[in-house]
Amino acid sequence: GPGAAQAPVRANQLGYPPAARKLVVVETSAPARFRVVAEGRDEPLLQGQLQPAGHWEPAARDVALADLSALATPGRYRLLVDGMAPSDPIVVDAGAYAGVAMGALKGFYFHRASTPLARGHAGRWARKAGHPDDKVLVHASAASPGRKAGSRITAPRGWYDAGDYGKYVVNSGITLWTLLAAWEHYPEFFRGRDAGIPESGDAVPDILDEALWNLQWMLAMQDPADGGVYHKLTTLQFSAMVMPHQDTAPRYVMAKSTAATLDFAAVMAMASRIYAPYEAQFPGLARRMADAAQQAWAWALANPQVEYRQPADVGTGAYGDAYLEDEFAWAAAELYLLTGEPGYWEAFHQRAGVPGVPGWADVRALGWISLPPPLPRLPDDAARGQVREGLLQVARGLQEREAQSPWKLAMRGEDFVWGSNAVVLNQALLMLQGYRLGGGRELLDAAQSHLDWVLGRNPLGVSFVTGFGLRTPMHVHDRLSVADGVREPVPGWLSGGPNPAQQDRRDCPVSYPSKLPALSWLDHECSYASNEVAINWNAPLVYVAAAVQALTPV
Ligand code: G3I
Ligand code: 9MR
Ligand code: CA
Repeated sequence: GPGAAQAPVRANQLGYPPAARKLVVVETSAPARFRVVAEGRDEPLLQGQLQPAGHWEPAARDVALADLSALATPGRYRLLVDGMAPSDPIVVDAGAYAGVAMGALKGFYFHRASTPLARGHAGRWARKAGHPDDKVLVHASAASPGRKAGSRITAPRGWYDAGDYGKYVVNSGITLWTLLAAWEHYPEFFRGRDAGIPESGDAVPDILDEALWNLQWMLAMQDPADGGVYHKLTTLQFSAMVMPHQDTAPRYVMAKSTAATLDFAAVMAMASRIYAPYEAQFPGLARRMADAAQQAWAWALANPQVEYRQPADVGTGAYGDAYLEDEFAWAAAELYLLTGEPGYWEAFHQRAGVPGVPGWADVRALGWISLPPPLPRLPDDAARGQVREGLLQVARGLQEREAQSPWKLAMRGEDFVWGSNAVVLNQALLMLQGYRLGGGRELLDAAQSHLDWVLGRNPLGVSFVTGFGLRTPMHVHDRLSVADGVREPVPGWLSGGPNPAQQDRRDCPVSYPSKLPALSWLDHECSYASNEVAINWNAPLVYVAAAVQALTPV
């Protein structure tokens, strides 16, 4: 099966750019010599001694490293270790990650609600439209004087959050930041690159066309009467594993929350600055987003601690978060960048804290990352220095952990949570900020090492992105992939990754192969806790793959 790699040689299955650091892990503690040959040839191009790297607790195994960085000529190679079968092909390719970056972006297209997917764009995964969301019920928890319980609103479009068909504002927040940041930081990578979506070829980069599909839905999640934002739009319970057009249960908007409203404010403020140059294509859009962001901020100031409480009749994802200093800080940063108003800077500054690895419930780092130059807004040199140093420090801290670790990874055992592959990538995203701000090459190498992990250089020998690699997940927890009758899952989606908590244990007919943090993964459609897909996990894959592709010297 796809989880069962034969040889204990673990490499990035999409290869390495010619000038990249090229680490290969061999799961052995025995000293051994290695040789690298071009595929089909015998003469060694590179040889050396495996470097013992020690015992790694999260997988309870010893490993050794082969550094193939000297292989700088594009081609296909094999690693031969004395006493072991030849490795899978190891590829050196100047465009190694362009395909997966664009493929992961295309993944979002496959999750579009309210539209049919045509064969010309979706190939085998063409499907009927589902979830028009033009008659969405106002749930009792969301009722207001202007919108009675049971009345209807229109909130079409958006992406399916994950393996379920819900649309969740909180999770859309970090997802859109990550995609829009990828565009803002690496425009030269995305400009002119075609994702094969219906809008490809228009005057707008595909990444902005795709992001707009979800932004349009989000705009409809704001109550125009007061600026507050509904937490989510879902059915009352998760549907069966059916196609979108078969999931016809009524859909509701649920209660407004401060977290959703602040995430909305941050995203709309950011989007307003990013779509402003496309006024001709989207007349009035940037203005509308700016107004929506400020109205949301005002609602949040007046309602600073409204937690989402899951109503008794609702069983879909909660995305509950009671700690909101980070949401306030992020929204303030983006609103400051949009308006230049000192009040927003003060609001950020008061709550800035220390940036940490971001996730849907901890968005503190997002504002920090948006703030530095080239954006010219920061008030003075002291502020510029503070933001730069804060980001560099956290990036360096992660990189030091990476350097010490046998697998060259900042991940500790406790970092293997639900969606661990996105933790790996968000650590990389933070280290990349250090590199962008003038930290050393080791920060880029460390980010590459994390990308290597999700693309196959891991103890499971699996490239965790559907359709991208030699051994990839075949049974992700994704209703589209399970119900469509196509053997291959929808491509371009990152599996959540190893998660020793195994919260889906009781829903799975088979047991996990291991309880160890880095090995607790199940390529079975039952496994929502280790093998689901989700928009907030795919977005850092787009970001990190594009960044490493764009930043690695040629
Ligand atoms: O952070 C703690 C950590 O301190 C602790 O050691 C560890 C022990 O298990 O748990 C960690 O928290 C976990 C958290 O994810 C990490 O982000 C929680 O246990 C875990 O329950 C939580 O899972 C969330 C899951 O929903 C269940 O609520 C995931 O973050 C979240 O991504 C996931 O999101 C779901 C939506 O609800 C519905 N749509 C699908 C989507 C993806 O699975
Ligand atoms: O499909 C659901 C997935 O998107 C969620 O992440 C997960 C946890 O909330 O729940 C899944 O739905 C399962 C439900 O929680 C329990 N019964 C089985 C469902 C999967 O078919
Ligand atoms: Ca929070």
